[in-house]
Amino acid sequence: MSIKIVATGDIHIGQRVSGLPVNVEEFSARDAWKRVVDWSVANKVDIVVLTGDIVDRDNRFFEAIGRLQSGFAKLKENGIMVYAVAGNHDFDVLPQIMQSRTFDNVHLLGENGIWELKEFRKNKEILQFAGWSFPSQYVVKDPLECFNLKNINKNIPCIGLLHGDVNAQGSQYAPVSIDKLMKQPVNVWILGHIHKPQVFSETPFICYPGSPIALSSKETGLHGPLLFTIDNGSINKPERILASPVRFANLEIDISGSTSEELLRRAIISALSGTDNSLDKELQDVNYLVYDIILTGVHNNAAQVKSWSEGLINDFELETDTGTKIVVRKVDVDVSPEIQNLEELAKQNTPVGMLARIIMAINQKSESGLLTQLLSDWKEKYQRVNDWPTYSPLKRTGESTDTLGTTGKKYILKESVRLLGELLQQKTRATWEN
Ligand SMILES: [Mn+2]
Repeated sequence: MSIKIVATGDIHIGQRVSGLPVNVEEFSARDAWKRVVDWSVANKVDIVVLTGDIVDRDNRFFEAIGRLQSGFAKLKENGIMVYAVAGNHDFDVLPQIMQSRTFDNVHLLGENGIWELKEFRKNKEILQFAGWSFPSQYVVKDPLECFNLKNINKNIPCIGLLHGDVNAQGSQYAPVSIDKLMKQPVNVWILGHIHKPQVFSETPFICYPGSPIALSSKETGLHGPLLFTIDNGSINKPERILASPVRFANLEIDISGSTSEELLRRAIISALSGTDNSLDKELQDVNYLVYDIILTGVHNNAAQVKSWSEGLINDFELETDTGTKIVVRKVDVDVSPEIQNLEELAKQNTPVGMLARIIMAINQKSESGLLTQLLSDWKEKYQRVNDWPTYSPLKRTGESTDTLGTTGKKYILKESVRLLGELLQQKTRATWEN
């Protein structure tokens, strides 16, 4: 007999999916919780694991608690256990619910920030859960510094549950390091806090299952709980189940050559319908695939492209074989004008000439005093923005100066082409007016 575990975190019951176009129905986190519960019951799961921030602090708090409790009750009726840890959003509400003792199937591990170990048995299969819960809204220390579970039995699989901020030194939300997680006698770490699903290591398996529902357009890609199965004392690699009913995605479409509204529409539709085939399996439970589109390429009239593409928002709809509706949330136009005789322009001793020389230097990968100066200014400003604590949760570690140079050049090239295009158009207009 195997053990089946559904794991999820960061549901944020109380929140709704934000920023949906008007032709998309509403979705809320509480529906996502209900779906997790119903799926677990229907599929005879043994355990539901929750890694914190199940309830959102700032939205419909009391309503949310009620929903959480009715889910716990349904799991109890069906003999399903819950192992949970509290996060920075529900550090106080989860212990409160536990105090009522209504839910003897629910175990909140590691209350008051003290590591705790619990055993689960089903016939001959035995499992251990080690967990730590947020004692307050902010925790600046790595919870592993006080990991003191001496009684872990190394012959039985151990699953660690923790809400925390991986590799984010200085975070106020329990900064944890992968190195330290790897050193504990734990076979699988299931973490909470970051909504994007991520796997950091295979052995021990360390992951963020992510939130079961994409709550905003920033949460692109696949979202859904993980299903772990344990057979004869070994934990299998998990599979993702029950995809979020809404999936957000970004798509860049090159519309070079789309000289009419009809051609533009065709380019966009072909790009949108071409993306879904490879996703078929992932789109099984997805009702809406919501795109933010960036139109790129060479086009001499960005304003025209903008007005042509406006009809895409709110009334555009395609359907995939899985029954998933493809809709558009936002269209950004980022086209560059076509620039002819760059070399001639570069000879001019004017702003036009300056821009032409910068573009040529980047295209030909050659040096230019002005480009070097611009690049160093860009890097300095980019670093400064990147170092703001506000952005630290977004930060990718180890961005080398080399990648920075390439990225910087890309930005400078884009802006130079845009500016040059505008200057040249102004010139044409001025000539006409004269
Ligand atoms: Mn959190």
